[in-house]
Amino acid sequence: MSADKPALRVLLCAPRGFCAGVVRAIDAVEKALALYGPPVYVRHEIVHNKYVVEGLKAKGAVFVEELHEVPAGTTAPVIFSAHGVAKSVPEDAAARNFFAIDATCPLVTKVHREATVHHKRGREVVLIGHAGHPEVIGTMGQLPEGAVALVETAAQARSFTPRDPERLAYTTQTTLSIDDTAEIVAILRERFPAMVGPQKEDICYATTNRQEAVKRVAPQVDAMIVVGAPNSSNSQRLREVAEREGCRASALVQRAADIDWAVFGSISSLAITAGASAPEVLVEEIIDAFAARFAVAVETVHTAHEDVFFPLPRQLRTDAAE
Ligand code: 0CH
Ligand code: SF4
Repeated sequence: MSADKPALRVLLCAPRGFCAGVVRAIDAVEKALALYGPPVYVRHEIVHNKYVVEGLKAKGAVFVEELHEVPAGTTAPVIFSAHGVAKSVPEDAAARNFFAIDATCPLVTKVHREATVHHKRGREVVLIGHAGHPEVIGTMGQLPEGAVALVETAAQARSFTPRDPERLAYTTQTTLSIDDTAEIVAILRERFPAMVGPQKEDICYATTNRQEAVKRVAPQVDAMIVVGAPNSSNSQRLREVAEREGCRASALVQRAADIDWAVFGSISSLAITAGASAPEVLVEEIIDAFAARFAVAVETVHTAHEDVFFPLPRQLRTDAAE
């Protein structure tokens, strides 16, 4: 059979897919379901992946966007997603007497703390990130209205006017483009030399490693598939990197059914990666779809080793031990 199929060299990026924060957040929902039974309420998609969300729904998780959608008086856990929440959310949960469990990634919480410390020291905080993204809403929501200025682009970094250039700090979303962010930080640093902030930025290890893997592999292939959701910031950035590195075709796909065969049916080399919220089973589904049309030879390209692990949120560790 495979003699009839055209050859396709497939380079699998490694690392790809789930990061430590995503594993922890999904495990938190699973653990809460096991400890307390359904329903377990989850505020916002626990991570930006429909397959993950549907799988948890089938086990008894109920997803809401805001706390007012959770029935009053429930004793069921209410879990906050990996992306983090504004300070007002746990306050609101406490006012409603909810049993809240915070599955915010510790690396996002670290950014929340940085912003809080800068504010306490009297600095205006510039947050580099994408407007409307839940992580940005959560980080901005750590401080009072007006204390954080959002900068999305290099052009905005050039035109931004701080209240006092001598008392300025910056933080970033964790899932940004490494290159775009470096450019924005450089512009701000040049304009405001007294600005304080992290050594480079707050982009996390997983975002960094996945983008570096794509950079390494993209110049070697005709096309790149990024497995991930359209609302996943880190996944979108991977597709952008592939495009910028000169891949003839690059697509963000959620499932094999999304592959545009008019584009991907006539290539001779392909790279595959997955965003931090995309499960490996979906990568396998994509490889199978290509294997049905091509004689595929799969090679893994390792560009970094990851061994980061975050323990479950405290409440789940304590209750699990009892
Ligand atoms: O990349 P974003 O932040 O849109 O989120 P995701 O796709 O759910 O991936 C996990 C990251 C969560 C927070 O950093
Ligand atoms: Fe945490 Fe980074 Fe994963 Fe976001 S992408 S959950 S910051 S490890």
